Amino acid sequence: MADLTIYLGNKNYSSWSLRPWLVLKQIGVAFNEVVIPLYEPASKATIMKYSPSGSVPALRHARLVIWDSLAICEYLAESFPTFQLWPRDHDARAVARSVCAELHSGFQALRAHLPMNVRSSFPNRGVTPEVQAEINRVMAVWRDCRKRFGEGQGDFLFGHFTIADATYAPVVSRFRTYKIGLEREAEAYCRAIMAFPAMQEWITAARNEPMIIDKYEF
Ligand SMILES: N[C@@H](CCC(=O)N[C@@H](CS)C(=O)NCC(=O)O)C(=O)O
Repeated sequence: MADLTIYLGNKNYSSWSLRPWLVLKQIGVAFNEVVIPLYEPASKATIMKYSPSGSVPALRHARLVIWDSLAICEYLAESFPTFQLWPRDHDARAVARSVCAELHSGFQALRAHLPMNVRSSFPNRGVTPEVQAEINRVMAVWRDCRKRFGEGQGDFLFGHFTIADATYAPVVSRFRTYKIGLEREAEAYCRAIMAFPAMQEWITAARNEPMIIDKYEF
């Protein structure tokens, strides 16, 4: 697929950007990437040049622009059906879409109190009762997906890597940054995500980024 460019926020901080980038890497298609440093005086104007919503990520394929991480993932799933970016099984696919939608529209406490910061370590900071309840819900989601669809099929939520794993990858990164204690199965799943080569590539890039966003440093 020629002429594909993804516009991203800082790799250290932009959890939404990580998701479709991982999916692109999984497909193995050639693509260009442009990192737009966030929360700087020129950020908004620069993002607006590429993304009509004024936020990243956005994907440009030739003259078509797709914005919002989940819409980009859906576009890639449709464009590259052989990669089974959604599970093949009808019921598994419905559950995969449910857990992605749940994260896309929820988990406000986790988002607010444990912002993604790939290269930093803030052990147990920000784990309010509301955050802990959402951590418990994440573990329940992972347990359920693994038990019903993943176990014996591979290390990921539905066995092989899907959009659901890309969606939860920033949560795994947060759990590492804030050193969240997890049940055994959740810990094993985090290890699988962290060992994913594309995840490692993103982490290395995040560590090498010079930009610092003060409000996400504690
Ligand atoms: N729901 C959107 C959220 C995108 C989003 O909030 N992006 C942040 C970066 S992680 C952003 O662009 N912030 C810059 C701004 O709003 O000025 C998605 O999934 O793409």
